[in-house]
Amino acid sequence: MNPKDLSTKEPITWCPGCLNYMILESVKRAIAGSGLKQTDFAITTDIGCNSKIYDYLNLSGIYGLHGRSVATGVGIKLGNPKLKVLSFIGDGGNYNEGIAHFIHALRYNFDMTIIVHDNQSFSLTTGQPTATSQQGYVSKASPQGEKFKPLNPIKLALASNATFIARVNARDINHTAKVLEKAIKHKGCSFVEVIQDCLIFNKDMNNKDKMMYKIKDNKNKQVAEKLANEWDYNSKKGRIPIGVLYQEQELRR
Ligand SMILES: Cc1ncc(C[n+]2csc(CCOP(=O)(O)OP(=O)(O)O)c2C)c(N)n1
Repeated sequence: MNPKDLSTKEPITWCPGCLNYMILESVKRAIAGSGLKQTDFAITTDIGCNSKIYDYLNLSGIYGLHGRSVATGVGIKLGNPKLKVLSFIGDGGNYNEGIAHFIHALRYNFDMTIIVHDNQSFSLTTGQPTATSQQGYVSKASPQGEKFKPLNPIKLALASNATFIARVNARDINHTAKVLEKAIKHKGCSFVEVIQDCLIFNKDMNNKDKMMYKIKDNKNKQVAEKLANEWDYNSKKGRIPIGVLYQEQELRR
């Protein structure tokens, strides 16, 4: 399969320069590199800027409800276990509205891939703070600045006994494609947290590239816990490890 086979004729309505274009390209390369056929895949999407990817990928699937992309993916997997399910979702959908589905998909280790476009903002609805937004984030919904500390999704995934946890930089298309390919090939639930700028909202958290560094694939849980603690999502301090932060070797389920 060529990545171009995955394109559609739908006009793309993301903002010019949106990092979602790069995520789309990485996803196409990963799917093409997986060795599987187009008909082996099913995709699910949420509601949000991220989920418009449904229209731009020539794959079957369900464009679902906000916070429910993972739950819809689990349903597809249960209905037809032969399918390779990819569930796309934003940080708002996954870590606010749909957080229970995320935790249990990881805990039950359904054989599917969860791809979170984390721009630390509810962007489609004009930038309200999500569970991963930093304290002090000023928006129309938080005019005095967000009060609460952000959730660390990597720590949450570790606590949920996830068997594959990765973090990538949306701007690094090649690296993201390689990590996504590993996630697709993982037997069990793979979670890929994509760090993504939003060019319109929560601009204070953009351009974290200099904080990021690539790691070798890690299979040690204690090391993963240390890696997870290196950045708290709350400021532009610390280092942000990217790559496969944890993969369990033992096959479960
Ligand atoms: C249950 C429910 N809650 C809220 C909304 C309104 N809503 C639609 S899109 C959206 C923002 C999506 O943000 P996110 O999931 O982070 O994705 P992004 O747009 O940033 O890619 C919200 C709040 C909804 N449609 N359904």
